[in-house]
Amino acid sequence: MPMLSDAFTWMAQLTPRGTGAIAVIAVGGPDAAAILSRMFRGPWGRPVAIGPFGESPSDTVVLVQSDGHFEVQCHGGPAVTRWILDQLRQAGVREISWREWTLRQFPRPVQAAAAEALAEALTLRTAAILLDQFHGALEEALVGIVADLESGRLDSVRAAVADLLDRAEIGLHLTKPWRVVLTGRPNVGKSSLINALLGYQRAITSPIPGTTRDVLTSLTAFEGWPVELADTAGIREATDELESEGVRRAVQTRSSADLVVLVLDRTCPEPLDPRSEDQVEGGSPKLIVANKADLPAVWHPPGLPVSALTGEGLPALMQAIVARLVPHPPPPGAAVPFLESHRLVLHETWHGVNQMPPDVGRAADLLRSWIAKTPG
Ligand SMILES: Nc1nc2c(ncn2[C@@H]2O[C@H](COP(=O)(O)OP(=O)(O)OP(=O)(O)O)[C@@H](O)[C@H]2O)c(=O)[nH]1
Ligand SMILES: [Mg+2]
Repeated sequence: MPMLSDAFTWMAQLTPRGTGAIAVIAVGGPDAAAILSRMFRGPWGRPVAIGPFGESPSDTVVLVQSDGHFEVQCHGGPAVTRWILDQLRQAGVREISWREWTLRQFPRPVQAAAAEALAEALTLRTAAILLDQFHGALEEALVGIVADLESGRLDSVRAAVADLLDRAEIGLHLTKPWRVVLTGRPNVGKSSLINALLGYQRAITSPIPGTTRDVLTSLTAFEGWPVELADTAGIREATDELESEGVRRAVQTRSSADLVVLVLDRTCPEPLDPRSEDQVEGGSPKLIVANKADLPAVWHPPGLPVSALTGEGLPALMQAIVARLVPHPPPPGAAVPFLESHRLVLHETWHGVNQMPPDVGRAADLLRSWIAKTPG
């Protein structure tokens, strides 16, 4: 594996802090072999060896030797891990964070950033997309754009940058869920719908209007896309101070949503409060659902018919949510910018090739230096 040249002997705990079945500590640098051969009392020189460590008669660890570094794999309890780290520290090994380790391990910055983001991937689907970037999809696309800039093929630069910018929104949500907020008047079934979508009783429901006060959030995934669902207080002229705080929070939450699901009740006609409608219209994109489809309708509200009680219409609702959040899922292997800094540099490139006259040299320099530098 490629490694940056090591100026000092280092160690990094690769597994999370806290209790786990096994902990892994990577050790590398100029004196790593000498120090470990003193401390590890097992068959030295094998790719994988088992033996005691340090002065302890019984603390058996696994030592894995690879090209550039070693891995000490030990019991995952914090005390054992701390003890081994202390032993190595006393021998002069300097501790670095796993982030720094990632940067050393993968000298190509886009790859290192993808490795770091992979640790925060929320679903298998988003991890697969990040893995494509780790294997070079984004970097190849950027190198291709630089080549097109250098040979003056500005139309293909524009097409490639536009494609990447289209996917940048998805890229940011590979490690951060989309926020979907349920809103509507009291008692329409928002909390029941959240529970039905989640598959468990997250929120209290009741026939009494004004049940939900606080904003309740829960993480889930639709078709492999991570989604944070938020249940909010029903919107109406509040009857008390507590409720009016709930309504205020509801309005605030939906104004920052990636998608607002406006829930209507088929058994209770609502001349929609034009004020709350406007607020939804003016803010985030909106999807309308008509709940309580299991009961006879007394009016015909717009929107997808669903029943939180029977589950009718829920698969269609999930599909509709996904279609709004991810209208064009990236094909396997596609380049996807996954950091805010990726988006910014692509915007600058876009601006550079579209300004009059185009500033091709600057756009190419910007991309080139950015491919080489560590993105933040
Ligand atoms: N028949 C039927 N009843 C439902 C359905 N969804 C919700 N209800 C009932 O409607 C009432 C209100 O449901 P909630 O989920 O608490 O409604 P809410 O919109 O969260 O209400 P607030 O928190 O007060 O704003 C409860 O008695 C639910 O059992 C449905 O699809 N069909
Ligand atoms: Mg509720």
